[in-house]
Amino acid sequence: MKTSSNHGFGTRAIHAGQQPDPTTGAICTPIYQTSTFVQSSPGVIKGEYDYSRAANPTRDALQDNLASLEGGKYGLCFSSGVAATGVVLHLLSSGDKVLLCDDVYGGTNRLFHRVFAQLGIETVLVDMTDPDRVTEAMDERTKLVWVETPTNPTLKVIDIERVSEAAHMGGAIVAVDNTFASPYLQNPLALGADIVCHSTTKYIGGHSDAIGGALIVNDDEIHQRLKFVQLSEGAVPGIMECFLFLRSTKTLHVRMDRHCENAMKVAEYLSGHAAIEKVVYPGLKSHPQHDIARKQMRGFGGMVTIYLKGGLEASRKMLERVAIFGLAESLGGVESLIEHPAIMTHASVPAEQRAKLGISDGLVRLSVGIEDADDLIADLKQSLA
Ligand code: P1T
Repeated sequence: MKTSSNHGFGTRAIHAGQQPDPTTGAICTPIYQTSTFVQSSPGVIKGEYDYSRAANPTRDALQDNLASLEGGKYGLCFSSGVAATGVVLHLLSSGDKVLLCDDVYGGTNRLFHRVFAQLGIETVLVDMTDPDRVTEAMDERTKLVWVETPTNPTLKVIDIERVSEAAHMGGAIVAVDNTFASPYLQNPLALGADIVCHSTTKYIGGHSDAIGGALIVNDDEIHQRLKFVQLSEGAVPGIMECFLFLRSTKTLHVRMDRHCENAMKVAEYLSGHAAIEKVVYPGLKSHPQHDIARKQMRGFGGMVTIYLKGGLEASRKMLERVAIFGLAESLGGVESLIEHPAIMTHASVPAEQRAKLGISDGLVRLSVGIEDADDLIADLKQSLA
């Protein structure tokens, strides 16, 4: 079925980028598990394909599907979320400056500060919950503003529209890591961003069984430049992974509805718990950017962050006791996960910066899955008893 932007999200999730296989009628896009394609004469290829690093039909279907879900013209897929992030940074040259949202995934922080810094690209951390700070930090060297919202792990919500305006005024492009929201809950391109980045490992994959990343853009020139790096650097996903992600996007909307519903119930339950100092969830009225979340998101997502009374000892006790929640890094799968960012996902962030952001020993991050909410709440209750 040919889809258009007029179709609803669920219809696009299931059909965009996919046609029944022309040779057999198979409804699912085949896994074109091949590295190369035979040519009839040197340089004369059958269709569009010559070598799978450059392009592969299964990957093309996924790229088109994700582009449709983000309301973009082009999708590009990569071997991981950080690989996708690195490809965007390759748009920059030595001497350029990036404004990086101060709270991001630890691996993103490490990539900017420890890999691209060596290539002469300067990173300045900015608390983007106040978009005026972006304007203040811009100068003629600033070429890219990198936003993550909601942020990992403190769940700050950043006004994409206002930050994009500030960046464009200063002549920079804007990339938004939309991993925590997923394309179902938030579409940064429609809010003014130039590039959307995903770790498809998370909600897009949704089953904790594959690692991948994606970029989605509208601009022809930015697309050509990113595609050139994709081909030249070669951090492309495996064909099997492309198939798994394509299978997963078909249920993204249904899963996200349940993630949101369960996370709200968990956040409300934990808000009333005596062992907890603070609960952060964009759907709670107490969240400092709740109004921005309401404005730019269709739901508040599946991530909940809590601050336990009693610091490391209390966190360790809870994390060792959970039975349904799995103590593990990552997020966005159907199964609930729980983790300790200071020791696990954000250990590579310098202690001083962690302290400034409030990534303390009492901070615990929950990825609320789609199990029965009552069972999840009972598990949290017994782990905090
Ligand atoms: O793991 P990878 O697919 O390379 O994705 C990196 C990444 C990018 N952006 C965000 C917002 C992320 O959360 C991640 C990965 N995060 C975890 C593994 C985690 O547990 O937070």
